[in-house]
Amino acid sequence: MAGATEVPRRRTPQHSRARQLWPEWHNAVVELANGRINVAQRRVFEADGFELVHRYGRPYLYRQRDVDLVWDGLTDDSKIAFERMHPFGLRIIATGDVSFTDLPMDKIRRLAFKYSLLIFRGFERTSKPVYTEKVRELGPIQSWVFGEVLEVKDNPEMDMNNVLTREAMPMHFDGTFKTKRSEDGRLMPDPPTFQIFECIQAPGGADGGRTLFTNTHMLLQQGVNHALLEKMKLLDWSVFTPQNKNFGGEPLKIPLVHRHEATGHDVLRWHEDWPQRITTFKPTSVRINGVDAVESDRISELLTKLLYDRRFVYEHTWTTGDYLIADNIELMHTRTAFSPCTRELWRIHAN
Ligand SMILES: O=C(O)CCC(=O)C(=O)O
Ligand SMILES: [Fe+2]
Repeated sequence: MAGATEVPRRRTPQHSRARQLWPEWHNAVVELANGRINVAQRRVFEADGFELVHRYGRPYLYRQRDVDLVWDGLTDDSKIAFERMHPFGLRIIATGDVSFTDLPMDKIRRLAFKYSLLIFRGFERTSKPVYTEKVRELGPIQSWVFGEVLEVKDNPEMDMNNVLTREAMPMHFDGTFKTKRSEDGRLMPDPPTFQIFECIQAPGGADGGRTLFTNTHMLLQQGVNHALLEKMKLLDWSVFTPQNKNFGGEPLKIPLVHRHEATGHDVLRWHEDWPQRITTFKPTSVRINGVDAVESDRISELLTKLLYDRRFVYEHTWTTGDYLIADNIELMHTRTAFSPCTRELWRIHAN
């Protein structure tokens, strides 16, 4: 039996010995401090270190206590509610008067690594300079040709492939084409650790323009078998997009699987192939190296399918005033197309 504060781990229901003894409905759900979820018998959680969370006036689940979820003057005054999202992420709701500038960014940084995605709703807004300075507390800001803040809205003159348009985008991580030279002289992507967004104007409900985030660590753990994962660890891929005003013009060779330094997880580095026939703007071509064209297409198609698999994807519908922090190393993201409307996000990259 597990120790008092040690929660039994299980990978799938089939692997669970506990499940054979105790059907699922005899168990309680627990949210673990590492961002994961598990089930076990209630007495395991009635020890110190876990708290019972109520929702809709009823006992809802247990949550492992985590100092990163204790915020001076905020959580003790019930000004904040936390809701774990599915399949990953943490929603942080301001239930009292709280501004984005009140957030403890050292704790937020650790939570962003544990949950990969943090969504803040109901917080008081600030000005652009104050927002930028607050984000700087999370980590050093990564500047681009256009400065520290990108106004993500329909603005094709900015010439950033189709990022600043109403088109759907390929699944990607930010900074694929932001390069640095590695020690052996190879050009490598140098992606920012975090993307931070403020939603200045959400599109209307029927306009589209949702942002999808895919957890690539979960994808590698649950979506590919062991043999393929081992093969993928040895493969690299080539990607090219023509030079625009902000990036591109250099062919890159990138390993498919990468180790996330902060979480220790294996993560996927990939860019969905985006040929000219599906975009009015500059295309991006992708090819897996060291295998023939048929095998490259096969792996490519499998990855695309998995990147949109609902087991690993959280789809965000924006509300004006939302703030969002995504771990850009662990996650990949894309956006659905939107109809003519005002949709504006302010994006900052931080390390
Ligand atoms: O418009 C969006 O939802 C996201 C666009 C994008 O990929 C980005 O800003 O990095
Ligand atoms: Fe992006």
